[in-house]
Amino acid sequence: HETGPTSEPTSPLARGPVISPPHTVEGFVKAFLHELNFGQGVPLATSSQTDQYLALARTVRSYLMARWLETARKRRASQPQKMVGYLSAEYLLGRQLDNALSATELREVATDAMKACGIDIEDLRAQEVEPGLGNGGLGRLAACFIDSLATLGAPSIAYGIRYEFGIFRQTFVDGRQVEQPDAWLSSGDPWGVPHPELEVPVNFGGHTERYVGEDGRERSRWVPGWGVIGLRYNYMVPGYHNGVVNTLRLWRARATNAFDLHIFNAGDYAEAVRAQTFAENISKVLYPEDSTPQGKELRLQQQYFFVACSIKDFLTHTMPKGFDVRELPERIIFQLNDTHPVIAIPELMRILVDEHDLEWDQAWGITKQCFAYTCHTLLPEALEVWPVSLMERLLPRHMEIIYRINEEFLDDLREAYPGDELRVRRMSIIADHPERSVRMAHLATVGSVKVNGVAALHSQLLKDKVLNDFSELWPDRFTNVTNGVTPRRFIRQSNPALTGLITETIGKGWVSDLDRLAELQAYSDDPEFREKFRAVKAANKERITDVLAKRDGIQLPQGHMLDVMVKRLHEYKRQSLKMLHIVTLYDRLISGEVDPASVTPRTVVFGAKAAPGYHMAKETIFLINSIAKTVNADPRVQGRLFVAFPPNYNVTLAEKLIPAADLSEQISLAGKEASGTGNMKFALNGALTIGTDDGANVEIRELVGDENFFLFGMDEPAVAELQARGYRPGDYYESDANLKRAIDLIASGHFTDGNRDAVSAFVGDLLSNDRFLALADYASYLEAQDRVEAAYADQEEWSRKAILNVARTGFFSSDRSMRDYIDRIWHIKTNA
Ligand code: B1H
Repeated sequence: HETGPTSEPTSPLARGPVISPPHTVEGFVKAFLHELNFGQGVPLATSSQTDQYLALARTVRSYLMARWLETARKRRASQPQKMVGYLSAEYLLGRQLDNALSATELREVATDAMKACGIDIEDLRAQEVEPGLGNGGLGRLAACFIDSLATLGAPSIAYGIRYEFGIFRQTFVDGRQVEQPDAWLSSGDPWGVPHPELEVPVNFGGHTERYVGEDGRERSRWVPGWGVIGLRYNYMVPGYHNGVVNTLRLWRARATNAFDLHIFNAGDYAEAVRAQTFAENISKVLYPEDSTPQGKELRLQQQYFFVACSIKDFLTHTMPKGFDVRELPERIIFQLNDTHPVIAIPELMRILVDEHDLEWDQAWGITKQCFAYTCHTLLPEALEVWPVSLMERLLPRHMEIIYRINEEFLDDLREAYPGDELRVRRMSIIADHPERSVRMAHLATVGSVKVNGVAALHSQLLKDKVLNDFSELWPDRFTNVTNGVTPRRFIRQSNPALTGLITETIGKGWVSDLDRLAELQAYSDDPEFREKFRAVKAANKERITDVLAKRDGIQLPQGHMLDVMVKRLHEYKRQSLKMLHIVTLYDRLISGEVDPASVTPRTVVFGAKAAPGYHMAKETIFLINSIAKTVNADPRVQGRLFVAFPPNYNVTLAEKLIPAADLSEQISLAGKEASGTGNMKFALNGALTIGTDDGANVEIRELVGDENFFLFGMDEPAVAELQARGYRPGDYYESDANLKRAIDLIASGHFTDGNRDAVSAFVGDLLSNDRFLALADYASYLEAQDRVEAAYADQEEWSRKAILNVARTGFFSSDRSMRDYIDRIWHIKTNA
């Protein structure tokens, strides 16, 4: 806890509020040179671009820091107040500089200040390596949410892990994905504020002991086997134009001295150093799995590590000294971003029972009120489970606590459903097969006030399928909060041209009140506005053309429809279906079946990383690259069809690519994509969606209207029915001539220099397995793509549709998502 000065300060400077550097060019120049000279230790004359970027970032950070301190002061003054603690293993932040400049209205000042120093701020902007501390949608969602929480002035703190290596850098070697480490910290971390002096010890392993306490009660005590230290790093999260700056607190693992000393004393220096490395491994690297968790021990260590640090930190640093833990539910609600932080539930129980000496029932009554759980999936293989054997070894006391939670839960169930032992077993937190393990989604559901899905359809399917037994038992516990995206990053920052057009048309204010985009509807029929809207798209296409030329040496042809599919590579997302479409378009052209002049020129852009151990996904990447190479080199399709697959799709590229897109590909098998958030970004930037009835697509279509959305494919009930009947992909291959031709062309080795072996695994799987029914939706997809072409041919109509997509999707602001969480789940008061 803060102590402050030991005597009353005599300097007036030391007594007043924190003084921010002035918001003037001179003030900024001064602060910048100070950072450069005394922070970085170089004079301007010999400074490198890295020096300049670091000094610039730290300068901007000092402006943020002044507001951060002021936000904290106000929060302290308005205690007691309920807060949100957002617990997430991932934050896919994207670059910080631009966002910080625009939130604090420093962009012009900073640009001019750099100019005054003879520096082009654009050059420095390009220096920033984005913190890629997340895999995809789930991590990016957390980043959007904290942006909105700050913009709403919600009392909140976000907790996570400061991975030394974020999501890998993807490269292609002969068309195959090769992963490189993402050393995002290698030239410093100007945005992070470390507090190495505030150590949080975290224990692991060992065993538990029974003992009788002074009051005669029997208790359990954890005797840990080893431990590490959590080091705190604060990152500032600025609200938009509201003076609020919130905290993202990321933890880094370090070895304990005691641990080392023990080994040093044993005389084994090398072993001590090895132990250090072992401890520090915990925050070393982000697991690159999206949607399919791997049951690796280190992953469980990561989860417990950050959760234990966060709860401890909240109780000892955010709560006042002497705070009564029985009041916790009035002071905090921890939001669990998927099951990754769910070990927090037994951890809080352990703290209350073992450290604060509360009775079990009282502790459980408190704990249950302090958590809410967001589920992000429907795929059964994505539901996290941990083997009991591992849990017992790594967290023996927590395993004991989980057993007891489960025992009492099962007792209640047997009372509620006498004789229904099957149901009891289905709902148990402990699974018996194929291996005794802890079902984290069940633990989360039992230990939370609310459980939410991330889009209307997803929340419905959660209730009806994945967690059906639980929703029957506790119908009121289940709710929906449809995902959203921050308009600050994904319109204002990424699409300045559209931002300018919107502001000149409907005025300011929409950036933090996105429903106001509805005022654009009236302009969808205005020829002049349409013209300007098309000019925006054209400018954004020019911009991405430059970016891809510089970044990857890709020469995008001009004047094409830009058709974009960017998301993690996963079979359920069906990049394979998009490939079949491309092959069909190509085949039509080279076979002379269509007159090239009658075809809408189209450029398809892919962006996708595959989990390094996901074989089929990596084969798909190879095939996309093979098709791109063949198609782009074939003179017969020149000027009509082009395929680009820039490597290492990330937030930075998304910001340039999405605003340029005409067509957004959202083609997952219905019932598999929980929400999707890229789909929202595209619609908000004026792309039309071709998509299935899945995730948030459903809500996008409802809002923009059927006539402004290209729907295709089976809906979820149809999928379930077909699967129940028995799906046979071969039947579709045999009966659809187009499909057969596309698959045969791939199988022939046409795209792989005649090498059939290189494609046989992929083709074999499609024909005999096709788990996500790509072949069943192919015909419908093709037909929908033909509708797209026809619509695109009428540019006036297309513009109208695109404008209406922008005007009608303000709902997808993450500000709205956060308000929904506040109203339905958290019940906190906003404004700093
Ligand atoms: C989503 C994940 C995910 N769902 C496990 N599940 C992970 C699961 O490292 N892991 O083990 C990482 C990520 N990610 C995505 O969440 C959904 O697929 C999207 O549909 C959704 O839009 C997004 C945000 O809710």
